[in-house]
Amino acid sequence: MIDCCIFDLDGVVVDTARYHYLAWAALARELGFEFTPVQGEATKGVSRMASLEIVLRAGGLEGRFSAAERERLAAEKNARYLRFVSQMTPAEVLPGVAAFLHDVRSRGVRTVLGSASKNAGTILDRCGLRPLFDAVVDGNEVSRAKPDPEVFLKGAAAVDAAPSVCVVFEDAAAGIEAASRAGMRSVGVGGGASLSAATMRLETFAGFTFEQLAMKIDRD
Ligand code: G16
Ligand code: MG
Repeated sequence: MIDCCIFDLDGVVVDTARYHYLAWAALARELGFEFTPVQGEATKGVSRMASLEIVLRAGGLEGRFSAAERERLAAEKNARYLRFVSQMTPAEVLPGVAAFLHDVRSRGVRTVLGSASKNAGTILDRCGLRPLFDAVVDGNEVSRAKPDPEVFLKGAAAVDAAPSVCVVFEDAAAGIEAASRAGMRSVGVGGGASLSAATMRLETFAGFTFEQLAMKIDRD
């Protein structure tokens, strides 16, 4: 049985990874080095401060900045990122996602957002998605990053659903592990090679229905 669908944000609902990357790359350039798209992959699904550490390490600058300076660098990156986010429109919602959310809700199944981002609320508002979620748990409410299950457990609790009836949609291996540690089934979204631990894989939401999900997930 499926009573609740929990969605990661970046890489599942919208593609904000390129904005995160552009903002980190601009910061790196200011610090005097290039941060490549391949290096940027490692920041996906990772919290802002942990991402900063990845960027600094790529430039050989780890351990160079005090905690206060790191906060300032992260704030600078975030200001740049928000400049991109503030221009987002509903057209940036990934194909099929809005239709799938409507389909899930029409079955009386709850929808929850579970994201590491502190900007999740702004992105949902810009993309017109807020009304399609019963609850939002994001980086402002969570202290332990994925693969810790905290974000998904809080999401399930927010709609009073037991983990066993929740399905998590994730594009990052750490998120699939978090779902499994929460006692939830998972759907690995996108082509990422590291999602083999997911209960099932989904290339795109385009054309995907709740009935197809239930058939695949509840069969096992
Ligand atoms: C997202 C992104 C990460 C980002 C993190 C924190 O996670 O994938 O790249 O570092 O949020 O974002 P912010 O700096 O906006 O708080 P998720 O969980 O939505 O995939
Ligand atoms: Mg993600």
